[in-house]
Amino acid sequence: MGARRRAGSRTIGGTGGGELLVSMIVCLPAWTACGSAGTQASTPDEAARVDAFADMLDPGLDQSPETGFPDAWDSLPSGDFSFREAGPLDVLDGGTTPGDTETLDVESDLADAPDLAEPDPGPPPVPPRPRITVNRIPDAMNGKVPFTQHGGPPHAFHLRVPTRGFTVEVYRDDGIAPGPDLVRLYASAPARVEGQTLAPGEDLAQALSCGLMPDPMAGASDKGLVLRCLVPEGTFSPDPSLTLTAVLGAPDGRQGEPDSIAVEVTDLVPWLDPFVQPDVWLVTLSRDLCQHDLLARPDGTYDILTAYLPGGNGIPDLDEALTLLGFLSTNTKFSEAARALFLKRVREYAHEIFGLDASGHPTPWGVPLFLYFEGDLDAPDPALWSEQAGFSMVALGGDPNPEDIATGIVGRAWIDWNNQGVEDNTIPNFGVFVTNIVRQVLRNPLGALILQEVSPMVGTPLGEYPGDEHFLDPDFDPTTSGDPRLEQRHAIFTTIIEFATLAVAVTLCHEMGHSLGLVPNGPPPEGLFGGMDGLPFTDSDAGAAHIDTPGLNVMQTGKVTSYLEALGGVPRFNELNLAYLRRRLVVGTLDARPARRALESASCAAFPAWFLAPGTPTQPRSVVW
Ligand SMILES: [Ca+2]
Ligand SMILES: [Ca+2]
Ligand SMILES: [Ca+2]
Ligand SMILES: [Zn+2]
Repeated sequence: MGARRRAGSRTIGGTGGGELLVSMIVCLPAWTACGSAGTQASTPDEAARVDAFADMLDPGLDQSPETGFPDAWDSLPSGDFSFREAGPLDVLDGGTTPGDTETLDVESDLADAPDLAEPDPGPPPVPPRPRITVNRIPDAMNGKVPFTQHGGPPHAFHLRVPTRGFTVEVYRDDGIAPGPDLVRLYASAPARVEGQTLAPGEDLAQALSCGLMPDPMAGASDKGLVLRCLVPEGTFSPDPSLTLTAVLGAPDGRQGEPDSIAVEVTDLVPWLDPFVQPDVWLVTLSRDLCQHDLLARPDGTYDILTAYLPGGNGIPDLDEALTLLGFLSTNTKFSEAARALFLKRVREYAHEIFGLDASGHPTPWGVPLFLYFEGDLDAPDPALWSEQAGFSMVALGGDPNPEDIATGIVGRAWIDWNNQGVEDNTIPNFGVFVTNIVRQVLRNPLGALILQEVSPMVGTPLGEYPGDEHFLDPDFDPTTSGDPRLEQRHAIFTTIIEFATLAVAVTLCHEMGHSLGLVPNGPPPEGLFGGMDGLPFTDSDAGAAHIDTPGLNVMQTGKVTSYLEALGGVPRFNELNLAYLRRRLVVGTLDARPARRALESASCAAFPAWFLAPGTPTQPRSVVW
């Protein structure tokens, strides 16, 4: 086993970044908002909070992390949000709820309950039981409740967190936000904080300067957050079962029920550490193994015929696919700019999914990798790739073999458990098969209908109609043109720029995810629930090395993706996968150094299972996947 040689901390700026394209699709305000959020702070206040989070996560900074965000607490709800369900119900049940400490509160709740019009003059209610977890991981996947398969017997499991650090979150699901000072957090083992040793049971929330710190990669999953703590390196010693407990307090000193989570604490040994150094990735764009031609089908849809040519046909397969889509054309000036916009958007999505900066470089909160595209000034030379090269590659463009075309395979990558090496996903039948993604759009009746206007077979491809050049200006307002056809063409252009790029970007991140070690099969701590059927918390059985948890997650397969979910924003790695990628979980077998790499590949069927959603007159039809 050779030592890993990585390019390491390359600091030369890349291209990409810049302002996000403003979505012209008025029916997708949520989409637009999500597209401009992520790691890109859009307001000074947001920027400050992102900075605070970055400071918190950067182990190299010795300053204390920011604590609390008073602005967030300005709108504390009134007493209308009382916790009556924890009062009278307990009395009716005989008050048997464990840890019930609110006997004094019951009478006033009972007395006031029928008279909703009168303000409640009684003491504030006892806070409810909070929800504690590590690394944002939902309770179904963090070991607090056993897992089952196909409704069978429960199996206990636990997560393993590294001594190098992790986060603890406390949530409150009733929509009320208590100040962080009313949250108590304690552990079952001694904790070392800034040279002091805290005994088990002593409050850690103050000592660790926990607060309402946003996680730039959390998206909507931080809903209800009342406290986040960074547990710095060395706080806890290795421990087979460390219990962390959170309690919410009322201002008068009373406390609610506690909630606990037990985790194993171990060192992140090198053979399980996916990022001993940051990964370096090259996305190639010039793969040319095929000639692609359009074929009209009797039902009005189109197919793409692929001829494999040993030396290619001189046109990158990616460009051929975009040409058959009608996105590129004989107008080379327009096409070059449109292609650049397309790739810029792909990169922006990929940066958001991995938590990279605008140059594709690591951030303190994201996945430790550098993402280069072929043609970037600092990009590694693909001709220099080897097992010891220090970078991995993935091809963007092309088709898989005929059998995989037929089954809708849109990508394939080497699986590298625990990311112990570099991979070449540019060889034939590996990479992101953009042609097969485009094929699925064109074979879809609605897709073919919408794209007819720009079809190279029966329409006028983008760039070839007077006025198309305005589409390259993100501020262009097509309603001022007075030309309905130009408006229609602009909607097609925008849809491709927003959604085709997303399908390509997510497939790219998905394939890279395999070569970064996702998704380990089996339950934690050895796996991350990859390949486990019949789990109660998954939306579908996604197969080995995949997982389909609720919402749009990068390592799911596409057959279950719904239109409503697409409106929820850019897909994310699920919490378990992201924690692994951020080195906040220890996954695998501790006592046995595994084989360097599993010699297997993952073929990824129909991940962007494209379909087209009809819109209303004010909502232009949108391509989603
Ligand atoms: Ca070609
Ligand atoms: Ca790898
Ligand atoms: Ca899902
Ligand atoms: Zn896959």
